[in-house]
Amino acid sequence: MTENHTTTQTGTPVGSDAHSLTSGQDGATALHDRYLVEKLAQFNRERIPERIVHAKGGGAFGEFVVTGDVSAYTKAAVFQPGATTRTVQRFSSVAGEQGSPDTWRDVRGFSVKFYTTEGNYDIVGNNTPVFFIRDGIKFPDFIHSQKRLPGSGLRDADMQWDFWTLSPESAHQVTYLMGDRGLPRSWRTMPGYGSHTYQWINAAGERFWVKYHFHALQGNEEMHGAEAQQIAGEDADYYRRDLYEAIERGDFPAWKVSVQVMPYEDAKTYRFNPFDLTKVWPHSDYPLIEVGVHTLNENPENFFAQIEQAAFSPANTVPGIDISPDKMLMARVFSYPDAQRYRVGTNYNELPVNAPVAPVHNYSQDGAGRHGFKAASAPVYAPNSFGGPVASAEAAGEGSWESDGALVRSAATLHSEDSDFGQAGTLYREVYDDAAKERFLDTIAGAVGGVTRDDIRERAIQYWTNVDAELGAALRARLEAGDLDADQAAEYVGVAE
Ligand code: HDE
Repeated sequence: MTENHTTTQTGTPVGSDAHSLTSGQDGATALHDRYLVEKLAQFNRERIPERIVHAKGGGAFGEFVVTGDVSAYTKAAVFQPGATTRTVQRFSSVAGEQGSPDTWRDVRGFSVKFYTTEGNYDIVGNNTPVFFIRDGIKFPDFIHSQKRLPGSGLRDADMQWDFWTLSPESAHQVTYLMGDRGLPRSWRTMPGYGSHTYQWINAAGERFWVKYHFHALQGNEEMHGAEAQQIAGEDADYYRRDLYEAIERGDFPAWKVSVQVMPYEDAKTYRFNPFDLTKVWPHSDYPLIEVGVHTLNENPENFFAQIEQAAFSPANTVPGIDISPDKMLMARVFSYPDAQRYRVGTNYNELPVNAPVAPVHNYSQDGAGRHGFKAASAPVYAPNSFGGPVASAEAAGEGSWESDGALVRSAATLHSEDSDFGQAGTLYREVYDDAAKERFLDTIAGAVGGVTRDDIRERAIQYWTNVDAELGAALRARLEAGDLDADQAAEYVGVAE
């Protein structure tokens, strides 16, 4: 018998890798061939539900090194001068399923888990600093509109533009999506953002509002419609391959991490709501402050165990960092752990990729797949008289904010410059150069050109007119002339024409 003979899952040697047990060479297969039964049953259970959004992705392990000094703003150990922290990062596309081509136009996910000495800290952001909606209650509707029709199973420009034009707060993010940001050259050449406003708390208990920025030290690089479409057909895993191969050859991608910091009191009177996820904070008001450098330097050994099962969540905060009154963020801190309990299993945080380096002390126990346990003498309830863990507000270092009023369902308090279209117009007019504006018009003309209902198409023209009057007029002219590029029309809806 060889040293590494095949065994069952319970370690007993197996008689054959190739032949089932049958009654005679041509007879019926014996049900008691438990290796055959085990092998087929195990195979049937290899897949777990894909992420409902951000299903297609890839990732790697890395290291975060603090290079700045932000100790005046947060006491979090991970951001103190001199700290180095191991990380895992996952990149993704939002709308496509697991096998979908990486180069379909989309927003890209940018998730980083820091295995800090005070527990795991996750920044679960995107390659854009804003989002399509500002209240989490709209998220399932938004995602339904971008995914597939229930009957045909096809993606559909009518429902995409119907939702967007009926949700004008989407304009800023759609301006990013339909611009060059919607088609990065690779995950290595795109920025990342925490997007939401988060709260930092320093050692003196003072609070600040912050936004995270990750700038690729490789520089930003994009690709354009026709090339992206071609690559989508030739190599659906273009980004995943690019990242893996770069790390294999020692070409480690890195991002400079900075924050914008808003004094706590400014939030009340700032000219727009600083917790509105459809807005950026101008750098002229809140300049970037250096925090550190994040480098990816180690490929996963096993994609499923370490990337597919990786569970990122904005609910994973550490002392000195907390959430803010952003309604999207408050919905997310419920949604992610819920998705992970369903998708990966109740005890997902025990898996090596998700387990913290910080010790875990609490009174949770049991559940499917549990393998960790405490000493038999450890108490199983709190409060107790047997020396079990005791919660401590001081250790938690949580943030807070003031609020009052009756329970309501309404928009957040209005600030003087809250508007759905203002920052979208600024992005189009002041950030996009002439060539980028031209490409943008091509893309939206192609995408809106795919809309079949006249009323939705008219609303889409109005939507872009609200962003910029000249843009709206140019779009109308292009649509009336029927001068549309089929590649551009196809790239977001996700079909090759
Ligand atoms: Fe997510 N999102 N999201 N999202 N999201 C998920 O989590 C959700 C939002 C983002 O690499 C899911 O484990 C709600 C904004 C990334 O594993 C799910 C709302 C931003 C990833 C979920 C949002 C993101 C996800 C899918 C509205 C950027 C991939 C399965 C309130 C700032 C993480 C899962 C990874 C994944 C819910 C909005 C980024 C369903 C309810 C805004 C990068 O829980």
